[in-house]
Amino acid sequence: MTVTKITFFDIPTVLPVPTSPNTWKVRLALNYKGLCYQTRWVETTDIESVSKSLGIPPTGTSPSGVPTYTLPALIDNTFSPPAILSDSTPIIEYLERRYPDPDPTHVLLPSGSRALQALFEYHVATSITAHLLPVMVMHMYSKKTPRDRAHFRQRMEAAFGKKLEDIELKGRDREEAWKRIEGSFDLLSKLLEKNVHGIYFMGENLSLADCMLGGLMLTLRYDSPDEAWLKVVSWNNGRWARYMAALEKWAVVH
Ligand SMILES: N[C@@H](CCC(=O)N[C@@H](CS)C(=O)NCC(=O)O)C(=O)O
Repeated sequence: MTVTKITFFDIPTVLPVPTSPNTWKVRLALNYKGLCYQTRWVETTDIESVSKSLGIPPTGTSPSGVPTYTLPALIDNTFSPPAILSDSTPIIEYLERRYPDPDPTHVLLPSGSRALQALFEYHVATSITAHLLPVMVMHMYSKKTPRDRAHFRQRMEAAFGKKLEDIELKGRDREEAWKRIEGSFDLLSKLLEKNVHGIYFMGENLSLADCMLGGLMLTLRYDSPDEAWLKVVSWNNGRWARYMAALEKWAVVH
């Protein structure tokens, strides 16, 4: 394990593990790279104030032009001045730059693959992540800390103009939404079959794409073990259970 002074900012839940896809994406990368880091847990309610107090940059702007703050974030005090970063992909790019693996096959962003990795991320975000809220909202809510539950309910109800419980699809609409999500996993599975060797998107070596999809899968597994995860592992002849098993050694919380 490489000794560093890295603080990684993640969101706590009522479980012993986090459930945020973007923080899992970076955690998988940190663990894969064998970096030593400590986690600072920040409830969603406090992300903005903690980020501002530490000089962590915003990751977006609200429609009214106000800067918005998200996790993951990372502060690396190994060097002077410290690196202070937010946004999952730039954090992973930084880690790759600062801590290249001596083994040239252990590269999360192989040279020349950034556009394809970005295209993959865009595809998963628009074909899977964007469709999850109406089937996951109550699962997500139930795993949040009590403070974050209140914050989540208030923001979601303001955004959708209805009660949290009514954002969630039920009955036939719910099954149809799951079918669409299954279709997106089917496509990924078909594409993975094109690789002759290896279980990952770039074959035998983990890449950013796997950190992203792996992070999303960990969210499904921990937020919704008895619905989402049961479905995912039943799809594509168990491909996703095998895929997750391959990532398991890096899916740990330090
Ligand atoms: N582009 C950012 C997005 C990060 C993001 O959306 N993080 C969520 C948790 S997975 C968050 O911090 N949400 C805080 C909030 O909704 O206030 C990244 O890739 O890191």
